[in-house]
Amino acid sequence: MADDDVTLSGGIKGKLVDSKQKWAEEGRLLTGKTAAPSERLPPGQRLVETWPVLDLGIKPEIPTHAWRLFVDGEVETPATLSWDEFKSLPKTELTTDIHCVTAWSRYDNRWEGVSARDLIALVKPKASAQHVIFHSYDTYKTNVPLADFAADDVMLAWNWNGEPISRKHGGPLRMVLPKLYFWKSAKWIKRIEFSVFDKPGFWEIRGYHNYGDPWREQRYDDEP
Ligand SMILES: Nc1nc2c(c(=O)[nH]1)N[C@H]1C(S)=C(S)[C@@H](COP(=O)(O)O)O[C@H]1N2
Ligand SMILES: [Mo]
Repeated sequence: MADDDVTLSGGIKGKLVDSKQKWAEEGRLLTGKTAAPSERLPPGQRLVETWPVLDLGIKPEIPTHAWRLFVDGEVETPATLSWDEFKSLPKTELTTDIHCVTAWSRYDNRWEGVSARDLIALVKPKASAQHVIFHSYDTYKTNVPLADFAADDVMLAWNWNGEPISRKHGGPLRMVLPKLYFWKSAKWIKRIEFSVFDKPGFWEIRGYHNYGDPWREQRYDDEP
């Protein structure tokens, strides 16, 4: 394995992080409304046709020969998968919407990859596992309850609308978790850790909601 071949260019955009943290403190964009999940557009969101890019400023370049996915923690059979091994898992295709906490939503994104359920079947989480922590090549982290990771619309995707997911959108592999705000969908995924304990990630420790349900407008932490 050649971890040396992974390059991290750029650095954390401190100003962007500061301003997003300020949004959380001020409760920016909050409408105070909730909506039934049957309503396609969550409260306070507007539809876009383009696909905006959001990241911390570090865009990893991960050639597939150097790429590894580590799946570990509270599981019966931890796995380290090479790109070829990952691509030989059962394939899933799914079309989902995206809802970003910065208030844009994008409908009908067609993903191709491996379903979270197939990955779960591979590593067999122990009964004690309650949380899933995602670790990315750019040092980003985020967390979700295992029950949400195990939903039938969650994927680890390498294709978007028929094309390989571009580097800026998290290629070669990213998470797609359609029912929560898009910050929960880790780009450049490197490690999936099953855990007894919850471990709030990059935005969750900076004022963003620990769960992030768009239909309940859980943009920010309730505690001031
Ligand atoms: N590794 C990593 N994943 C990440 C991020 C990031 O900075 N690094 N940003 C998150 C945020 S805040 C959003 S809104 C989406 C943006 O994905 P996109 O750039 O493909 O639209 O990725 C999420 N996943
Ligand atoms: Mo975001």
